[in-house]
Amino acid sequence: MPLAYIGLGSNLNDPVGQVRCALGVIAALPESRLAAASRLYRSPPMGPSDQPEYINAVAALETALAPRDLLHALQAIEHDFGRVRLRRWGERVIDLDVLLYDDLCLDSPELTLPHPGIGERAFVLRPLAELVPERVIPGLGPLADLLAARASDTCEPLEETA
Ligand code: A4P
Ligand code: MG
Repeated sequence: MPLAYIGLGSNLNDPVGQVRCALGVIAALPESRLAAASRLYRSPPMGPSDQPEYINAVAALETALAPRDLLHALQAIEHDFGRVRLRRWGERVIDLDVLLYDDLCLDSPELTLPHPGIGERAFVLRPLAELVPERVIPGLGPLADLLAARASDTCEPLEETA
């Protein structure tokens, strides 16, 4: 089955709970199996600074869903979580992005793969590197090199709680 990587982000209404809950819903997607999930990470907001810090994670999903069907399934989850689009790069209860779908490269208005922001965002690169440190990002190169270029960006795993 194809292997997709999904980026999760939240900074509203108990972000830790939102991300954990979304991981559970993603794990229950049809024709799919949650292969792995990163720890949860905290980072300051990219974009408008007058919003709370974010909680991010990355999930590895084996899925028989085609890329667009996966995107639509994730958008339906965002909708169910009550996501309201307020402003670009603004606060949200859950944001689910398709980061990678095997090594597929796509550039359509609806779906760009790899996700266009992947190379510059420590809050994506760090949890992804926890799962697949050796991964090469199509068109961008080794994940480790991208992460090294972002070494000074704040993005820390949450303290483990029992
Ligand atoms: N779209 C195209 N390609 C993809 C893809 N690979 N995955 C299209 C998901 N969607 C994709 O997305 C806008 C459109 O992108 C969709 O209609 C889809 O067809 P959206 O989720 O509705 O809008 P958005 O998420 O608000 O987009 P925007 O404004 O680009 O925000 P981002 O890039 O998602 O960033 N700071 C921290 N620390 N952590 C975060 O997670 N997140 C954001 C949001 C801002 N700051 C952050 C974080
Ligand atoms: Mg999004």
